[in-house]
Amino acid sequence: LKDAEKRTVTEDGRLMLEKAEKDRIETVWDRYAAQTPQCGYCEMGLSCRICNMGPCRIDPFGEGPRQGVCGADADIIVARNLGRMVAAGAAAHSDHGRDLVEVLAAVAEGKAPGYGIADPDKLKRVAAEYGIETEGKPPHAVAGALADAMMGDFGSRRKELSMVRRAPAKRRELWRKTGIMPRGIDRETSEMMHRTHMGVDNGWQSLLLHALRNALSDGWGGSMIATEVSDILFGTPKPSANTVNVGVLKADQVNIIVHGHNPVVSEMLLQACQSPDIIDLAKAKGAAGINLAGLCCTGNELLMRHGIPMAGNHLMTELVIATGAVDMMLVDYQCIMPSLGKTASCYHTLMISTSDKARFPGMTHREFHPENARDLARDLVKEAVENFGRRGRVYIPVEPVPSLGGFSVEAILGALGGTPDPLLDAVKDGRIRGAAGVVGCNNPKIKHDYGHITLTRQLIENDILVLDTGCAAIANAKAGFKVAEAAEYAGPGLKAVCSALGIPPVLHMGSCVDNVRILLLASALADSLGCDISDLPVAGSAPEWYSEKAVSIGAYFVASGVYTVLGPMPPITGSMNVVKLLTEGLNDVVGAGFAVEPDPEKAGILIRRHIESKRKQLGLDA
Ligand code: NFS
Ligand code: SF4
Repeated sequence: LKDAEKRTVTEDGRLMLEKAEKDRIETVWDRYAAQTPQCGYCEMGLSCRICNMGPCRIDPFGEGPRQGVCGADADIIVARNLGRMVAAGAAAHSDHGRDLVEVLAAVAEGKAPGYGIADPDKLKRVAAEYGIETEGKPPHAVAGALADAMMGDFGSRRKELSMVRRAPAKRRELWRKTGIMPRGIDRETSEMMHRTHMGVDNGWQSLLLHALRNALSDGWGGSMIATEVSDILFGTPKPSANTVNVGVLKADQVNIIVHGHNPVVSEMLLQACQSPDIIDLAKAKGAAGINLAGLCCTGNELLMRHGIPMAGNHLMTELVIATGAVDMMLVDYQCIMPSLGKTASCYHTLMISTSDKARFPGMTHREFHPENARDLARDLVKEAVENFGRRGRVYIPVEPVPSLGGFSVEAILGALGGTPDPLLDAVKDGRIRGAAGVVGCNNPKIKHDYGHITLTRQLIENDILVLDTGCAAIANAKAGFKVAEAAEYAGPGLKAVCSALGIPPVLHMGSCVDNVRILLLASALADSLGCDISDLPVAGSAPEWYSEKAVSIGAYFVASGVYTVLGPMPPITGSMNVVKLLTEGLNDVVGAGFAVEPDPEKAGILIRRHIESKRKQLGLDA
């Protein structure tokens, strides 16, 4: 009982942890406890397994070895390890983006039954940015040309990625000057793997600069392509109501959960769940209907575009199964704990893996491709319906919380009347002090959701508009920050603005690839003010991050000029040179840097101080 309260601040999390304990289900927190104390060398980034003369480790106290077998010192080893984290994160986002481009190409060829172009206007707009003639061309032809042009961004044919043109001119000039302009998406990741091979780049500064370029190839490349093509295929999000937490599961309905990141699978599931013949089948089996809900970022994709309910974030994924109410869970890739199959074996839940590149123990593999997706989704939903009758006792201990999602940049500008000016005016006259992104994961090193909720509450109380994505966005939704009435929690200025516009003080901007929406909004604000992103009173944060993707996101935020505060410490403390460059030196290079602060109350103070100093520099409170 006590343990549960130490592990999470959420009510559904606490109650489900107690249930899991009764059911003797091992969770991520138990496994974390079993791993502690974790290796001190690895925590500091001082161990290296890059080549087979190793593994090597550096003694941080100066008594043991100061160099690996090859001669690499602490600075080199720490920088190389961090560079590889960025490469893995950028690769994950960008490969996800590529999968969407492949679906776009398949749609163009008429080889993707069930998929289509949901936002032809956005297709035209983006195609025009790529220099593609759109006049008089049918959408499918434009889609084919766009898919082809985007594939070009992945390779080595460009000097600059296509969508960096969306960044303020000053920022692009800075990227060119410092040699971190991203050229090709795969190229930068591949080059990072090359540079970090034994005997290549042994300059810790040049390694870190390339890490920024690699991250920019994610933010202004792979992730941006993922978001834009998802909007084109499935619709650009508009504000819509949804519900969140474990209470979105329905005792009397067939519950199907989608978990992972890629909307290619989950969108087809949604279509199948809505088809009348399958709903009739469910009713014939004694269910009141079919309830599709999401987990993690694939859930965010559905929530943003269709108002589909959200069962929970990263640390809730095992506990959702422990309700006994999930008839089927489908996963695609990323952030899916390999423990889930084992958890599900204690209940009736059918576990389905769907991606050719992601297998999991204890799951049945049913591979989705654009050609078979529609039919396979229908088959699987029917199997979930059949499984409804095999349920044991279910435990759904809470009522869901209402929330508002769907704040794409297009939707935000739409709510403002087409231009960012009303928002800028509120920032200029001080009603809104600034804006902060609260993004990223959960991590058992931080009490579940405590970092996100505590930081967000402090920011809105102090008239800072919060833009959130990913697991942070789910945490804030569960906390009730995303209904219009939540303006009550905000300071007087932000409250007045939110009340006038009828929006919450915390805007859900999507999944983790949708962090690019925050970049684009910041760019729009900077362009309106005629300044760079680094001049704006804005900040980023990842209070509970765990994944390599989050490292890439943090790095592209900073490289784009956004001061970013991390919660958990990354494995870099073995090199004070690296720490100093990331927290101080980068200010002179890209006009922004990192801070690390695990206590969200203190992180909030850092962000407020930063925002106030930027306001002063802009002369806003003169
Ligand atoms: Ni992004 Fe983190 Fe994962 Fe999404 Fe959640 S854990 S890096 S927030 S689901 S990707
Ligand atoms: Fe050791 Fe150098 Fe090989 Fe790393 S690259 S394992 S430090 S010898």
